[in-house]
Amino acid sequence: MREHALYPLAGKRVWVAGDRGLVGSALVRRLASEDCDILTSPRECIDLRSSVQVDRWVRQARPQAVFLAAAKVGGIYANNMRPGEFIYDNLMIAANVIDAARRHHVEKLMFLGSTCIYPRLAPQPMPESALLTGPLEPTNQWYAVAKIAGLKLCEAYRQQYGCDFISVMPTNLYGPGDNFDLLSSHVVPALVAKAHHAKVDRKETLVVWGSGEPLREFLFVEDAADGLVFLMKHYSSDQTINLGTGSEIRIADLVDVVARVVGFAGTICYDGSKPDGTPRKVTDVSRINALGWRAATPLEEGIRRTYAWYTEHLDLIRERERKRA
Ligand code: GFB
Repeated sequence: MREHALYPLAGKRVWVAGDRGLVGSALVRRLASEDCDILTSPRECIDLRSSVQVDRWVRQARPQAVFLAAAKVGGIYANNMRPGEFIYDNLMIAANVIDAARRHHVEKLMFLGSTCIYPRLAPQPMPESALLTGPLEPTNQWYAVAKIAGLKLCEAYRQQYGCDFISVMPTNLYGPGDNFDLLSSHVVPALVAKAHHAKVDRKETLVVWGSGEPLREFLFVEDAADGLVFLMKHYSSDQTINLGTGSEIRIADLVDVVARVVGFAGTICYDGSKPDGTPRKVTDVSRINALGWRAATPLEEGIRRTYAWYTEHLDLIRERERKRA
């Protein structure tokens, strides 16, 4: 790891926008060891879709650095079923936070994109240069368009106003604090919850969506937070940068790992009425590796830690699901 940061965080006022989400909460945990002042904006007090509220908050809180980890996120089903929310909320959050950061002279801002914004049939592993070279995956095009707009806003503000705003492309994330609701979650938490309930309820079968054939890359969220802090300190460019492991796994093989960790020994069946999404999605991590960062947590260990968190927080998870219903 590098010693000398381009942008040291020590002594800075650092705003984690989206601090209750999967990535934001991991960022808050990771930043605790950076000797900075962590700022969070409670969801009850500030709606990031409101430019007035965001502007007022940034003016009063005066962050020097911003991690823009707030977003309307969800798995393949939620993306497909709620296109309006996924495009509108994400466009507004990106525009409001990035523009308030410019107006109130934030020194450095990091916007989080997502690897699902690369073209559906991008070359694999996907280099950063694949962005905007082909049609998007239809199931998440709404989210992708909003995220691409956020990325381009950072690039435009860098060019026109000289803002040190960067964007990062994290791959599929999972870990403690994830959303385990079956209709809106991503595949890892969904499989953890399904396998757990199948085991506890002594069910014979576990239903997996799609064909089981798609390939995905998964990054443990504590590693992701570490990578984001690393990039905040060491990266400054108008070009986005991938954050991933560079390894991929078939969904059917992921199911085996989750079943082993959870202790579900029944039958797996596939529900072909649910979409597969993009066939393959693995990042080219050569640029971040060359800077001196790589992911540390093997998939099975990450899933073990995620399952441990899940079983310890079942009451909280039920409460969240009750509120969502
Ligand atoms: O994680 P996931 O919802 O997102 O699905 P994407 C990954 C794969 O797992 C798909 C399959 O092929 C799903 O069909 N899968 C199998 C399941 N069983 C399940 C299940 O029970 N739940 C879920 N959710 N999937 C998302 C994008 O795409 O990636 C978002 O829609 C976001 O925009 C995210 O960017 C990172 O990888 O397909």
